[in-house]
Order: sequence, then structure tokens, then C-alpha cells
Amino acid sequence: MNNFKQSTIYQIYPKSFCDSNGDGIGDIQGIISKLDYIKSLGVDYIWSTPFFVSPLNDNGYDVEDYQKINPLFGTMEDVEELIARAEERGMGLMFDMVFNHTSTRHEWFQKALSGDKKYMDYYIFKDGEPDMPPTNWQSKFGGSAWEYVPSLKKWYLHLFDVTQADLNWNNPDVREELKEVIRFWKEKGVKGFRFDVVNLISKPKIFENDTIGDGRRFYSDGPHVHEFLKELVADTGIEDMITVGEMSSTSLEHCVKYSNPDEKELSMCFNFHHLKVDYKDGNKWELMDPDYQRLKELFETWQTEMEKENGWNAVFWCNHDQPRIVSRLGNEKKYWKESAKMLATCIHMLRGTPYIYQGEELGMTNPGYKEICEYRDVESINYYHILLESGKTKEEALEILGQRSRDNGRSPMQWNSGKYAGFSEKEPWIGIPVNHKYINVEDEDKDEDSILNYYRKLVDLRKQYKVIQDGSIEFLFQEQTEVFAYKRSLDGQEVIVLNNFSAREILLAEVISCTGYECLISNYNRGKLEGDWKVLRPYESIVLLK
Ligand code: TEU
Ligand code: CA
Repeated sequence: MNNFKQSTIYQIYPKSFCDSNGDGIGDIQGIISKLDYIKSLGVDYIWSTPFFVSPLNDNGYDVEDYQKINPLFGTMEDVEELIARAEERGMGLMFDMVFNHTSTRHEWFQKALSGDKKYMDYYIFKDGEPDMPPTNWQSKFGGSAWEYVPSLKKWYLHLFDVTQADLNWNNPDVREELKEVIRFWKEKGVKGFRFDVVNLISKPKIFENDTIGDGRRFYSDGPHVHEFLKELVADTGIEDMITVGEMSSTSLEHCVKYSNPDEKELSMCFNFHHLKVDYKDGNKWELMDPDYQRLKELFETWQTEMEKENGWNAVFWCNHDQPRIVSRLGNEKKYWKESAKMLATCIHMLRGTPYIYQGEELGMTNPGYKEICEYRDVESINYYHILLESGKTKEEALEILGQRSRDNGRSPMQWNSGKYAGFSEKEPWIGIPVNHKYINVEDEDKDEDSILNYYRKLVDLRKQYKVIQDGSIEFLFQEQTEVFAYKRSLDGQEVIVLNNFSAREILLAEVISCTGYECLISNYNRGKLEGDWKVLRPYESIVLLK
């Protein structure tokens, strides 16, 4: 059995992590050169987003060949070296399996386009008139989810970009091909897998219009998804490896099933409900202040129910699709350091496996791109145009992108205060924020009180205390909207976690009696706490142990 319940995972977006050969694009040798740094965080696994052959319309989530390395990132030898060097340091690699769709440049799709019946059945083609898509479903990146192919007189389904065609999992040959991919990487020594939007793989039998939504209710956690996952896991023998499924618009009931060990599906799930509390009416492209009460309720429900049903959460704030959390729920100006540390504490003391996304451990912020030409992401660029068409001004659209674009999480890793932040010798593929002058690895490494060193302590606490790994969870101060607090308990040991989500001092509804408690970590370096105590400073975070 692997140790996923005790582990912390570090996520790398290779294109933006470290460039070893001066072309402005991060690469695999770049990652290898930073393995000692990653090890210094205390993490157990490294999940890298895809670096397989791809036209990179969606930065590698459009895979053209699952078993070849994109030369832009390196070679197969580099990848083997990465796996070996990480293993020498006691870290396992998790690879990203994008199995809901392939690039339209994939050999299978190319054969399908030429009319090869076998391969047409690898994808989801439907008959239809050129001006009448089979359903009204919308792509997650904007526009119709269907594209017409005149030579075939058929439409194909793409839930994401038009160059990402959805695979037909109902075809057993497709399932066999994908199992081969897993076996290939397992053979190479990969220790785990992340499965991209894996709850979207099972499409319904009948395709019908969605009169109340964009179609997602027909294919999210679809009819055979659990069967398909069980089969994939059993036939590739990965039940004892660490696996995480990315679940899009999922439900608690399904995530229990995906992650309960008895079901033999996955180790854990990512869900995104807590990262939609600042979407107005669920719409990512409408700005709204975060609803902290909702955020607390979501964590409470998911944490307590998953515990009750023996499921397991991946816990996280950041990834390559999300804006930076300190800019989003924290306070990147006046309380940059305090709020970044507080947000880190919230996640790392929870029940579940914590993920750290590159640069999060430095308190990296949204880059503040000002012009549309600074953006690279296909979703951002599509929505910029959709927003303009919907009547927003250029300024409004850019303001929205500035807060919501996925590129906010994709600016290069800030290694030092030098030119190009030590990421590259050359101008990078995407801009670097000026704050790399003080938000960077080199400076924070030397500063005892830095966000970086605070993350290291949090990771270490999880290693030290079984109650943090495995303790049950109970939420406190539920009615105090800006206080995010909980208690973990195991075998008579207790950990109390208190976080202030606001820039104000908060008087707790009840006094905390600190007598007999030890302070494990706090972002105001409170040191010894004694007696009764009831005021939380702005963005304060305190972890107590009894
Ligand atoms: O993301 C899935 C996904 O649902 C997000 O793209 C989400 O729709 C978006 O960020 C919210 O606005 C995964 C990958 O993480 C992402 O990078 C890929 O683009 C996507 O799948 C398609 O493979
Ligand atoms: Ca490079």
C-alpha cells in the first residue's frame, strides 16, 4: 500500500518551472536541476502536467502521442533521468493522463478523419446537417461543443478546445489503448497518476439538448464512469499506486465512490466547488466578492462527509487552471505574508492530501497582465472575445481576465530577483511580474520568517503528527463567517486550527483556553500562548496541540 494519506504533493507546470537551455520555455532538465529544492520542501510526490508530444493548443492537454516526449521539453532519456533522480531523493513522479480526449493531431483522429471506420469509432461522431449541431452543448472553453467535418458529413464532440476531440470510452478498443499507456509509464518507474477530467469520460447513450444548462449534467459522472475506472485500475494493476482524479462539476456521492478504497477506483479526488465561491451565479466570467460562509460550508460538508464515508480528498487552493490564492482570497498588498501563510495553514491542517502548486510556497501573486497580447491561454483568449461580444468594454473584459484567467497561475516560477527571475536566460514565453524582486526562492530561502519556510514547517508537521494525517475533523465557530476553524482529533490528541479570513481583528464568539496547549505554528510568531485568549489579528492563523 502506498502512503498517500501521509504525503504532500508538489505540482509542476513544466512550461513555467525552469528553462535549462535558454529558449524561454521550461523543460525537463530544468526540473531535474531543481530537484534538491523540491526535496527541501519535504514533499513525497511530484505531479507534472503533461509534456508529451502535442501541438500545445492547450499547453499539452491536447496529446498527440501519449508515449513520446515533446522535443520542446526534452527527450525520453531526460524523463527517465527525472524519474531516477527523483527516486534517489525519495520522491515519486506522478504523470498526468489526459484520457477524456486527444489532440485532433493524434494518429487515431487523423485516421478517423480519413474515413477509417475503426478509428471513427474511437471518437464521438454524429450525423447531421452542417448548420445544425447534434445538441446545444457548450464547450468549456466557449462556443459549441461540436465541430462539423464536411468530408465525413459528421460532427465530432469536443468538450474542450476544437482541437481536443472526446474519446469514445464505450469502445473497448479505446479502453485497451489507454491501459497500454498506463502500463508503459508504470514500466518506466512512474509512481502514480493524475487523471484529467476523468469524471467526464462516460457519455450518455442518447445525446439530447440541454434546456436548462450547457450539457454538463448529461456527461459529468456519466453512466459507466465507475465501471470504466475499476476496469482501468484492475487491468493495469495500479490499485496500490497513488492516483488522483480531477473531477469537473462532480458530487460528493460520486467522489465517495471514486475514492473509497473498497471500490478500488482512485486514491483521491480533486473537486472545485470551493473555488467557485467568487463566481457570480456560478459564472466564472462574472466577478463577485468571495462568499466566505459558503466556502466554510463547502469545506465542512466535504471534509465531514468524506470522513464518514471513508473517502479521501485532495486538498488544494492552486493549480495551473486557477488564479493565485493570495490575490484571490488573501490580501496581496498590506497582508501579503500573513494572508499567504494563513491560507496555507487552512489547507495543510485539513483531512486529505495537500497539494502545493509551484510558486504557491513563495506567495506568488497574479501577474497583473494589462493587455490581451500578454495572454497565452486558449480559454482566456476565447472568453475575451465572448465578453466583448456580450457587450463588455475592453477595460471590463481585461479586468475580468486579470482576476479569472488561467494564465494568472502560469507566470514563470520566481527563482531569484535577477533578470527573468532566474527562470530563463531569455525572455520567457509569458511575462514575469515585477514582484519577483522580492517574491523569489533565493531571498525567501534565507529568511527564517518567509512564506517558503512556513510551508516547509507545515509539510513537516504533517509528517510528525498522526493526528494531522489521520485525525477526525470537526468544525468550530461555524456562525462566524470570517473565522475558518476546526479541530482534528486522534487517540486523545487534539489539534485546533484557527484562521482569520479578514483584514480586521476578530473577537471570537467563545474564549479559547490555551492552558495545556502547545502552539505548533502561527503566522504572527505568537510564541507561547497562555490563559484565555480570544482576539484574532488580521489574517491570523494559529495551530494549537494538546
Ligand atoms: O481542466 C479541466 C477543467 O475543467 C478546467 O479546464 C476548467 O474547465 C477551467 O479551468 C475552468 O474555467 C483540465 C486541465 O487541468 C486543464 O488544464 C485542461 O485545459 C482541461 O482539463 C482539458 O484537458
Ligand atoms: Ca527550454
